[in-house]
Amino acid sequence: MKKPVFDTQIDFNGQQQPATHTSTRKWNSKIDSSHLVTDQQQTILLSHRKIIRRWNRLSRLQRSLVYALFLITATVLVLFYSSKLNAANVNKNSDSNIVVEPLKNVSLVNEPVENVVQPKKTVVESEVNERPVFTGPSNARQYAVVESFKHAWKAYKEHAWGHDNLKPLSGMAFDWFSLGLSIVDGLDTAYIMGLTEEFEEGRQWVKNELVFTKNKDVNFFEVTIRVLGGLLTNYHFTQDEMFLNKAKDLGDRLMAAFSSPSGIPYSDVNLGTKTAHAPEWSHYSTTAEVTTVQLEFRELSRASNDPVYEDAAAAVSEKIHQLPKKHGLVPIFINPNTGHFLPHATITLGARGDSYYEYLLKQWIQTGKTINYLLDDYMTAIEGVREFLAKRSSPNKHLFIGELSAGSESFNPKMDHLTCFLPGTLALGHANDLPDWHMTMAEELLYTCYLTYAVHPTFLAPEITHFNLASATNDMYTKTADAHNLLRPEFVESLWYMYQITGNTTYQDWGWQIFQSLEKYAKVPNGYTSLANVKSEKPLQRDMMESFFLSETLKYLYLLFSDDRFVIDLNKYVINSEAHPLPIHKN
Ligand code: DMJ
Repeated sequence: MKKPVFDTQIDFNGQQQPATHTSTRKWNSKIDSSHLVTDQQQTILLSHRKIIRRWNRLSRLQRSLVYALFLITATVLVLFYSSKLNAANVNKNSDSNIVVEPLKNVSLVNEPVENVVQPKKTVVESEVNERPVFTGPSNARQYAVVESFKHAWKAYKEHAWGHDNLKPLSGMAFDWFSLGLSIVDGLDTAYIMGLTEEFEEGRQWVKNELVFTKNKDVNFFEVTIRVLGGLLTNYHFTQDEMFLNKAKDLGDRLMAAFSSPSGIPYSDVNLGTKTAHAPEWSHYSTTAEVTTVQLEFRELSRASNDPVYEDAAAAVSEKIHQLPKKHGLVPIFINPNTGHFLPHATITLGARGDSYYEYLLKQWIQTGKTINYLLDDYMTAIEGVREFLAKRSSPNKHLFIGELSAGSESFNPKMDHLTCFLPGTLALGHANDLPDWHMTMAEELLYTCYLTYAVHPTFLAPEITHFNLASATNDMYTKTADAHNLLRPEFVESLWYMYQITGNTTYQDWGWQIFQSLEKYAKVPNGYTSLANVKSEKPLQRDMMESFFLSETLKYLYLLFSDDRFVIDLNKYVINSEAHPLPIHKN
């Protein structure tokens, strides 16, 4: 029988060599004269020889049996380990399905590979894990709001896709800034509602069509809260870098607004030429506008890891903090050249003043309550509101917030619908440990806002309500010139804050009344329309669906009707002035 080759190569005289400490190395000339062999190696070689000798003594049949046994064992082992590997892969896949499919459609959160770039490993990383999961509507009221959104979106898609607003009566498009406002503004509402198809077609439009290169003036504030805010929220929700890249491009262009001598932004920016200027009709910027961009610019800095945006916007707040004020209350115009307020301008929590107060509190919250002057200015201002602007109507003593005209000389008992944001902001402050009287004021003011709806046959509020200070009959009245309704969100916004903070379902019922009125009077075959006169049982329709109806009004109604109050948790999110949630940071 021919010996196996390896048997001839190892000739160790057939004897086991004793291992001694003195001879740990042995010279083995027959193997390879260049190697030293240790005792241990020698022992191994000896046992190998034994095995080989035994193997040689086996018959052909015996060897075949050993081969067969070896083959069977190897096959069994291979099968065993491959089945284990498969099971591990199946588990891995099903885990990721659970995580990425909260909206019954993976594409919402798990974007096609080409669009998903690894999230930045900086500020965003910790927030990726905290991205909210939206599970869609859970009760009849929420389903009804989702249907409204779908109705509005479909009509906009058919008649005005890519334009700013839909004119729902004429079925025409309306452009203000030519930035597809309704898409960018409404997109995160679609996401929150779990509307996969609508979200995806909007996302595709943003990706392929939204450009900021047009040689056209836009309003700095409006584009910041609607477009920049919308892009940042969608980026936060999806981690799709496309949204962040668009936000950075837009942010870089909007930065031109800060190029004034004082750093107070100009009101108008040409995105294409990256230049900015005051409006044609005035040298002044609006106070609320220049102080309602800080949440967005700060979030852009945090998401992109570039402080330049936050620095420019925060400098505006700091500058305004230094200016003298009437117990924290600010005139509604400010000069970007001098950096000073227009001395005798109106003081109001309505148009042009409102969100200055809102962003004091929200910036403080956004930065983890670390910037004290923001809280100080907010507290002082709310005391100023109580002292100078809050009055009671006659005869029923309803609390309302009026205005100071002509440099504080005269009190004007009128309240814009816009002012109905205040109960929500006050409740948010109270939820963040501000005094109890803030909450009392919020509750009372919210009820007055409710009445501005309830007193009209349409159960809809006018743009402006006037209050009587000495009447025996009517606490409030509506001038025909102020009787229009633009489908504004402020009241339902405050209802949602109050519902989340208190859990009181009465606020849901109030919201449902208003939703039903919108369905009755504002819904038309092609969307929802603003109304000319809420005092009329058959109000004339105005032919405009503003983007904030999609972004704010329907979003707040949907959230308000949720059985889960914390779908957007106010401990984790601060909501910008256009209802785009942004994450709260630690500082
Ligand atoms: C929205 O565009 C914003 O809320 C803004 O701050 C003022 N109000 C409109 C909607 O009414």
